[in-house]
Amino acid sequence: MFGKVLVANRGEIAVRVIRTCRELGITSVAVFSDLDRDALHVRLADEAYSLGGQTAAESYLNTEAILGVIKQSGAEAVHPGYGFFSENADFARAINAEGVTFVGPPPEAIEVMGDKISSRLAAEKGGVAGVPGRSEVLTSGDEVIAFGEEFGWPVAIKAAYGGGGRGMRVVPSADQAASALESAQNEALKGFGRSECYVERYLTWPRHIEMQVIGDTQGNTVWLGERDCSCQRRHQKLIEESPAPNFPDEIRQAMGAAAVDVSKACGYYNAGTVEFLYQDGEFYFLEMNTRLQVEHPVTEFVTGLDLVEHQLRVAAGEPLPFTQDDIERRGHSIEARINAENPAKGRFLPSPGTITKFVRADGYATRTDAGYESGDTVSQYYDNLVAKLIVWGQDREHARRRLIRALEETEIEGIATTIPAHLAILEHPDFINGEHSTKWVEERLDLSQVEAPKAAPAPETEDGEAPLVERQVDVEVDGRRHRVRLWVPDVAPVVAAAGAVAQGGGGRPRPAAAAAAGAGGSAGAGQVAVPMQGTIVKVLVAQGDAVEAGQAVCVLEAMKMENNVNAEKAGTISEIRVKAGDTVSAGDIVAVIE
Ligand code: MV4
Repeated sequence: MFGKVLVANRGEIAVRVIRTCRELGITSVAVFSDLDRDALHVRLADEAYSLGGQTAAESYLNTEAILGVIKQSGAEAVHPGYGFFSENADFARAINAEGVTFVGPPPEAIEVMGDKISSRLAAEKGGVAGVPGRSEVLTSGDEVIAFGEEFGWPVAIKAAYGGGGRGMRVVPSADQAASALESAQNEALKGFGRSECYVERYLTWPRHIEMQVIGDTQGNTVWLGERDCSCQRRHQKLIEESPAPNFPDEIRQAMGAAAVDVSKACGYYNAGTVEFLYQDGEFYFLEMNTRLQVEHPVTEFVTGLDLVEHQLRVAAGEPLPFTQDDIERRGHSIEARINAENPAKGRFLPSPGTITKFVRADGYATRTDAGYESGDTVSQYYDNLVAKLIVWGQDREHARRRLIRALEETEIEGIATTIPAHLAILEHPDFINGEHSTKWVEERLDLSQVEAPKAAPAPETEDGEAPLVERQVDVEVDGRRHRVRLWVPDVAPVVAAAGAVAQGGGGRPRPAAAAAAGAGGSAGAGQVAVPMQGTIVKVLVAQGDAVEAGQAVCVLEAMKMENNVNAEKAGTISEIRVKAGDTVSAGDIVAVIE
């Protein structure tokens, strides 16, 4: 087993991996961006190294910086978590070239599964069918029409290098084929840098059921059970569970065997997930995720296995300590993904900010995997997942009631969370009966009664505390001089311990606009305010332009989502206060309409 493992991630998944490292006697190495200097994963790890930077690209996706920390720390392996480098074959190869183990599959398997056409072909090679479709790149709308005439409408056009529903178009009839192909190709090119698309029959009310597998480097692969992830909105999962409700065991067995066949067809080892669409008693291969997934704890609860432990063991070359016949699944587990989003009216607006209070649920078979504690800040630059609440019960109804109890016990203040939406889902008769599908949250669930939580306090500082500033101080340790960096409250003038006089300031100036209008203030008065903290991606109007009420004035990116900021009234733009690239706080005025 490895002596030291670097965890190339942040938040709850970094915490998750660090905990298992501790249990296995492995020294854990955390890495952190400037915003995460005091994050929970940094506090829990045995060692922590700065990557610098704020955005993901500057920090957790900075290959050079991470390679530097691997060398500096002497880590023998890297656990990538999910997201970031977890499905990046070039990164896996780069660290392998340094003699360091990537805790994941072979790079070739990442590549095969990273392209949806080649993954369809690999699954076919393993004898597993995808949704009826063509495993070829589309070159014209006529090919879409020919497919629709043969297999029936609607059809789905999908991006070969896509993900999360981006670059996917549902085509209801022949007359829309050409324009749908063009717009799918454009979106794919913009989002993924590759425009290739292919076509499949479109299933209208499928369930998303995925199968957990794990394989070792000796060629043993077992399946550990399915997860139903049909509760989604905008391709973001809200609730996952295992086993899938109303799912016959003979289908489970067949799906498990199919998932193992797909894994073997691409030479897979490590934990992995094979996704299927399930409709009318049939399942179809969708894609394979070559990493540990967010929702892995529900499988851990029903199998009693620590998936991170087994990832580390197989990465170290150990054979799996169990066979398919050894795997037992007991009871039922459900997970709620608690995101920093305001679910009021079903809108799920990002809600970054400082968590002023976080009280976790406790009790029997109740697990909270969080990346934050009270006082921590959820930054707009990263994923909006705050915590996962996972429960186990002897059956689905016990698990459902336990999760409701635990969600009600969880207290998070300072930011809005998705907890009210989870409760609405868990109490709904369709969910209770297991009758939901992938489109249920968006098309059937009524969240119009969900209220906005109490307004978040100003994000910059807690209770008038001064913001932290960097100071360099020289210290001596055993007679040896070291220059250390300190992050201290910006109160002036400060005489630091080592005698250096830090040049104080009166605290960071607040943007004038933020001071002028509170969150949500001045609506309709012609001042266009942003609803949340974020970065301006694009300004869509110019001074002097006439705008309609409801017209988009600029595009705001917050927590990986783009949102239009709209004019509240018709008129003429008299002032634009932002440009692309500016960061803004909730309530900042971006434009004025007269
Ligand atoms: C589909 C589909 C229906 N038919 N493919 C959306 C994201 C991408 N990973 C696959 N997706 C879908 N592919 C065919 N042929 C419906 C979806 C889909 C979906 C799938 C899984 C979970 C949630 C979803 C929500 C909307 C659409």
